[in-house]
Amino acid sequence: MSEKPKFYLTTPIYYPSDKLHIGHAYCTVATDTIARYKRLQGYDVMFLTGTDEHGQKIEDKAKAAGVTPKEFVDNIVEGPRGVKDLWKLMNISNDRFIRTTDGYHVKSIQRIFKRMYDNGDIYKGKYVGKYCTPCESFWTESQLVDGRCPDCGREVQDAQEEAYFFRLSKYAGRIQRLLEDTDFLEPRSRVHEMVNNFIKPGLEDLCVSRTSFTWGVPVDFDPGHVVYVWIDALSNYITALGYGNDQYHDFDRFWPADVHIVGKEIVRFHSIIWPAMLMSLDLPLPKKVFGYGWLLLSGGKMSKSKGNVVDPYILSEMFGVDALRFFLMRTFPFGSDGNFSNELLIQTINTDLANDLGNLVSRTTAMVGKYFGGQLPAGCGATGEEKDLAARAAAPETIGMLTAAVGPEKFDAELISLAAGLRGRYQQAMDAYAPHKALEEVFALVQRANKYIDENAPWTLAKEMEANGPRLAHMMYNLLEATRICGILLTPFMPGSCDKLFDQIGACKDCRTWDSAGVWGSLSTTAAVTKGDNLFPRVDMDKALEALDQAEEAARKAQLPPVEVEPQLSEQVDFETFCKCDFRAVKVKDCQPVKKSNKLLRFTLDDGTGADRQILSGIAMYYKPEELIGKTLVAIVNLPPRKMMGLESNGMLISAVHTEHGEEKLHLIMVDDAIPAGAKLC
Ligand code: ME8
Repeated sequence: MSEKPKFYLTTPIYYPSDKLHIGHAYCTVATDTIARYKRLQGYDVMFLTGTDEHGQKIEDKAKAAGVTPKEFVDNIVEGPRGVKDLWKLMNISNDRFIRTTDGYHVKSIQRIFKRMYDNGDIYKGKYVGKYCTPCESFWTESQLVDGRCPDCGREVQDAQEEAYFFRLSKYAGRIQRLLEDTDFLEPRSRVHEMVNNFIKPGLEDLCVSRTSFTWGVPVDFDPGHVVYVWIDALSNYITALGYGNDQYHDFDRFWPADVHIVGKEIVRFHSIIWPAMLMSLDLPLPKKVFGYGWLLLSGGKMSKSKGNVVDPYILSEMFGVDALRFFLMRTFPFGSDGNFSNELLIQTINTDLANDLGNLVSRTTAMVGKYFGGQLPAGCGATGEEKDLAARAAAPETIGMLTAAVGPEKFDAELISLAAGLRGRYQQAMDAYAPHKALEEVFALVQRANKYIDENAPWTLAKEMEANGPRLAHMMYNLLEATRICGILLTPFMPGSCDKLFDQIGACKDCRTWDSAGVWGSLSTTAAVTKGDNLFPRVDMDKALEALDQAEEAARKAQLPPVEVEPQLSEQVDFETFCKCDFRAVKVKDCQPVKKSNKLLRFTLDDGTGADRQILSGIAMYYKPEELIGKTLVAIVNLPPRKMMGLESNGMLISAVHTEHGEEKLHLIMVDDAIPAGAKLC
């Protein structure tokens, strides 16, 4: 028995410093689609993803949240609606999930660091430069753009400390040749950027240890130093296979990786630092790094700090996981940036899934049900001539359609040749990491099949079943076959929906395979066809957008701290100044809204002096005037008078304020009614 070919592919390991957003889902779905495609083709696949949990950013966030860094990352990775839950919901078929806090990985990192130290590639020196905390990146003065981090544009801090360095400079020549002379990095446009911006100006040695924080892998032979987070993170691709540990034993089987799929801003780490590390460790290099583009929102990068992240949970729950997966792969050319919008998502669902694919399946299954009771007659399948045509159309050298026939057979010939050649065209696109192009090819067939229905007008043929029955049955068979081939090739994108599609058209296990996608006529003519539920219901744009707004707002609020209070002032007030404030108990004699103001209430107060005191207070959104009459409140009474909306206010009522789920709350301070009006508070 011959061994299956191997395919090892990875996503970046994500920082669990915040909940993941649609950009992370985009990358993971793309990698999952490729993994499923390779499995469909019969590869023995290893698909790795995980989380990159060390570094100052996480240490700082944990501190702010009042938990340990491990508790902090545990919650985001393993907790409810965390990273692992999200991948499960999105039907991600990773074979392994690595956390860089896993004990086996930590041990491997220490061994990797020591090995590079022992072979002279890591040495001790002094680091003087700039550090960007959010990016966990060191920069030299010359790399800064306008004095700021060249990646994120934020401010950088001075940094100077004793540190270990990696001799990156030693590998500059080999890396330049790797980038320029091979297909190691794709798309090719990224090569230019790497060589011109990073290698040609002179590759400097890289600072690979830190002493200013502790949340990292300790350098075991020099306590106090932790390993630079990128050395720790990049190594995940080999430690997860068992390099330097006994947890796994797949290194010889799967290394070198076939492809690392990474976002464009981390191409630098993967195409310069990572190969240099592997060269230093004397290990083979991955075959490819593919740098894909970003999903932008209103033209800008999504980021938690900008508050413009899109939650893949909400979208999956609202539109279905497969619709979201499909949209991500169909709409944005994988190597370039794309503009995400909810409108575009809904449009794609309605056009491609509901109108085109959904309609093809439901019309075809409904007609087989209506005209043939759900089972076509035996003998209506592919003719010998059609099989020949399909074989010719599937041959790699045949790209154009073969349309020699005339009459209804012309439509058959067009449909069959397009369907038969589809697998080859799809494969070409998928192998070039262009899933959007693969889907374009599939949808050309979906659209051709829908047109085929209109061209043949089956409803007219069905009026005279006796004469037209065989033609109608053959036509239905062709539609089922075209649908089946589309279903197979769509499976990596929408696994759940394609299973349902196969059930509806009666496709057996053997005619759901990669091989059978290349053979026209694989479906049994007498398969049981059932019109099931609509695979992709149409979405009402306005209603869905409104529901999304509400769901996003609710999710945003749920993430805010339940109660927040203003930090206490550090500046002190001297006792005498404080004693100058005259706080008194006051009783509300009357309270009225102020005309033309939706904020102000006008209080008439008994302050114990015998004369009424008028105070205006901007609390109309918190209280109804009538509910305050008779209450005993606290006022500061020796503030100078102020005019508001033409009325004079003599003092200020004292309230307590805090924020609850992001919303400001206010409570007037009310005291015991037994306290007489005018009593001094001290
Ligand atoms: O970079 N559109 O982690 P990360 C598309 N831990 N992709 C996006 C995106 C967007 N709007 N936002 C982020 C790290 N990404 C490191 C990786 S690998 C050894 C260590 C992508 O969580 C981003 O481009 O910040 C990157 O590829 C991935 O999400 C992880 O980003």
